[in-house]
Amino acid sequence: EDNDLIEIKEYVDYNYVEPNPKYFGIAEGRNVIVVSLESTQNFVINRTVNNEEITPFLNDLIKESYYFNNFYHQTGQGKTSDSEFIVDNSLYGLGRGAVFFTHPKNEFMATPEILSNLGYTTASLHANTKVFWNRDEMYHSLGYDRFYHLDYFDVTEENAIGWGLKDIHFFEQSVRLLKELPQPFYAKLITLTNHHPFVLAEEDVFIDANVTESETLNQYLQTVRYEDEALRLFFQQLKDEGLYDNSMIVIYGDHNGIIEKDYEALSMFLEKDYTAHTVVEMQQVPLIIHIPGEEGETISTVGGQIDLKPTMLHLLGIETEGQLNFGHDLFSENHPNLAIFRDGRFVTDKYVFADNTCFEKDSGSVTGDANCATYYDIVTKELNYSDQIIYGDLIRFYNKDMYIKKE
Ligand code: GP9
Ligand code: MN
Repeated sequence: EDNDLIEIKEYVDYNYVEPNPKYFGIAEGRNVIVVSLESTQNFVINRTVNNEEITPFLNDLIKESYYFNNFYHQTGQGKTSDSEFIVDNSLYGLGRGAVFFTHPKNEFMATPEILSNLGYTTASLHANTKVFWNRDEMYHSLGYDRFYHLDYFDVTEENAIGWGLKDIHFFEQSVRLLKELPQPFYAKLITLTNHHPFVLAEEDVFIDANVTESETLNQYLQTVRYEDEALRLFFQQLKDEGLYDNSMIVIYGDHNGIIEKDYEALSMFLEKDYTAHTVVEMQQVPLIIHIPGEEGETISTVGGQIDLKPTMLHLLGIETEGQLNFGHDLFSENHPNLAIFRDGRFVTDKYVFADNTCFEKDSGSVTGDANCATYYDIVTKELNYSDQIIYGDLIRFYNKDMYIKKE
């Protein structure tokens, strides 16, 4: 054993929160389909341009899903790969670089490995080269049994744009691959079309979004609209292929797509002042958990990608007590309502700390530092502990038998 690990384990165990019995196990035995939406921010949900919805399908879907409207990405320089890392491990990414490149040989205890040990087939599907973000190497450490990368997809001049295979075709070909997977499976699908510089073929433009002074933002609204259409077709195909009813579908945005040079234009579009508080709000990404047969509800708990691992495992009826997770089940009555960004900014149910300033969360007005100061220790501690685990490869000292609770 390692002394650092013992201290960290104590901290994590102490901060564990019980699952909510109302939700624990409601998706037991189902397939898990995780959809990582490229650069998709939460502001597009329920918003219109020229009286047209940007995300008509998602706007309907959230009415029959658990929709988290206070959910943040927590990524750093590792972008998509950071979001994958955070979601699968409930650990933070690194302050510099991408864990996928810096520590792919570490020992982890990620969701796919846990589920693989419990009899699930685990797969990641993404139509890019397997070496991008070092996924092929890292996926072994995360417990993915299969990686369907570029070589498994049929990419032509007609069905590709920008970064590669268009989302509609990606989903269509992915459903064919999913059909062949032994069930239950845990499959992660990573979209691509809504990636900077947000280009579309003319036939894929479904919305007139020439509404802001930023060309990038205008195009972004259109590529998000296209992505929404791709999701609509994807759900239809899941139903057609009999993969819908026995699955839980988890959809989240990987990170922001609008970056600093367009923050001001986005603030104007959102009719907000361009402040550090507004910029934090822009880091909200959608989280939609769709369990066919369950009614769903909108949940305003403040959380982040780090919370997904315990949240999903509890829905599947798998205990997480004793695991090294920095996140908390979003359905738990005792969720701490805290989202910590990699750079030390944070959001609570009442306050936002950014640019060394404490803001009231709802009004955006500056408030006394003391309101935020109570969180400084927790924020620093969590980020440091997570870094220690990664830099020291501490999970190799962990007794994995205790980690996976078999019934
Ligand atoms: C590349 C895709 C996009 O495979 O995941 O990566 P990003 O640039 O968003 O990190
Ligand atoms: Mn990305």
